[in-house]
Amino acid sequence: MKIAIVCYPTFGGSGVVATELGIALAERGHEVHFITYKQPVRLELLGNNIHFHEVHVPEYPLFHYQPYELALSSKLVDTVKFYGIELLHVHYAIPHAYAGYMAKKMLQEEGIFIPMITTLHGTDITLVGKHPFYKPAVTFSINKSDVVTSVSEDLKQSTLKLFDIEKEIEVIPNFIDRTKYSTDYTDCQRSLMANEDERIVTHISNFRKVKRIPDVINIFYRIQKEIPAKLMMVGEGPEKEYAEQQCDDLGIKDKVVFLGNSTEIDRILCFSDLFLLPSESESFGLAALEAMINRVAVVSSNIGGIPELNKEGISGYLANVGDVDEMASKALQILKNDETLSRFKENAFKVASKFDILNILPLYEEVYEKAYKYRFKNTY
Ligand code: GMT
Repeated sequence: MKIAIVCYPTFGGSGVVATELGIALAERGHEVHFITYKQPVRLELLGNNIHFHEVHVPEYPLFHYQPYELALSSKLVDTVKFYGIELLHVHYAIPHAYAGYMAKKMLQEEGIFIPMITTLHGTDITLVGKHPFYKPAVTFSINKSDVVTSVSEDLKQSTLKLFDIEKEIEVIPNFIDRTKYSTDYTDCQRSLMANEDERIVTHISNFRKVKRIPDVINIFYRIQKEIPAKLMMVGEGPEKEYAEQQCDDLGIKDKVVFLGNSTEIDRILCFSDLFLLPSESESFGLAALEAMINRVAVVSSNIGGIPELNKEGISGYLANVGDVDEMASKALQILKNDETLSRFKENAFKVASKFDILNILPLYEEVYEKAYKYRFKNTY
């Protein structure tokens, strides 16, 4: 099938999922066209059946805001016509589903019917999408999609609660490609980061408020008081500077390494023992899944879709948002003893393996087939 994927090209989870999905689809023989404003960060190889089309928005002084949706829908129309694209898969409702619908309508005028799948990722619903400024447009674009998927059951329920949705929402959880994480990879270079006797605790995110970065530091502060430990902080975002200051204030600056954005997440996770995800909102928690497939135990909040991934007492522990004492005590329970830590690490890997791409990709292919049947349905 010829599939156009629209996504954000940045380090955020939705872009990562869209990119990995596109790569896997191309490996299965589909022709995949990424359409976005920059080459997605995880899209290293463009091949015969992976293409990238950049959306340009020329600056014009009259516009206070440059019209990205307009440029995107025009690019979609052109690409669909030029390459004979059969299906649109848009990741993140804002503004992708809206631009996708406009492209659909324009193409329809020319007798081309193209089905659109919209995948909801989280913040497009729970944070940004529900804002009254966007809500009517988001509701409209979801209802006008041919198939709607969400990355967790919790996100589906939130969407149904927050919006007036007429469409069925199918849950297709995020996934991981196990083959990319070799089980006998031993060159972790752990010694570069920590002493032999130190545990390595890791956090990866976009350092936005929703990730509760001060909680990460406070949990680690409690951990390092009890056992030798280092904290790896991976990512960039608005809360980073404050976090650096907090580490300084707490006197733990020398135990915390800020690594910035990284394309070598698996190398960092390879030497990590515990992953912290104390978010106040999280539709799925892809970073935790990446940690788990690398045999890293997880201590997280129990919000959103996280409990669908992190299993209490098996792959890690969960606590109420903001309960840093409980999270630190659970982390210590895992980290204090070698045998306990090994058990949690192994279980984390087992739980994560259920989200292997081999199990999830067919679910997307099924919805593609379903959506494709709508292509001649002139109902919108
Ligand atoms: O977590 C973020 O702030 C980034 C955001 C995104 O849109 O890229 O992540 C969302 O989508 C990911 C992929 O489906 C999910 O794993 C994250 O849980 C979700 N983030 C939130 O719901 C806050």
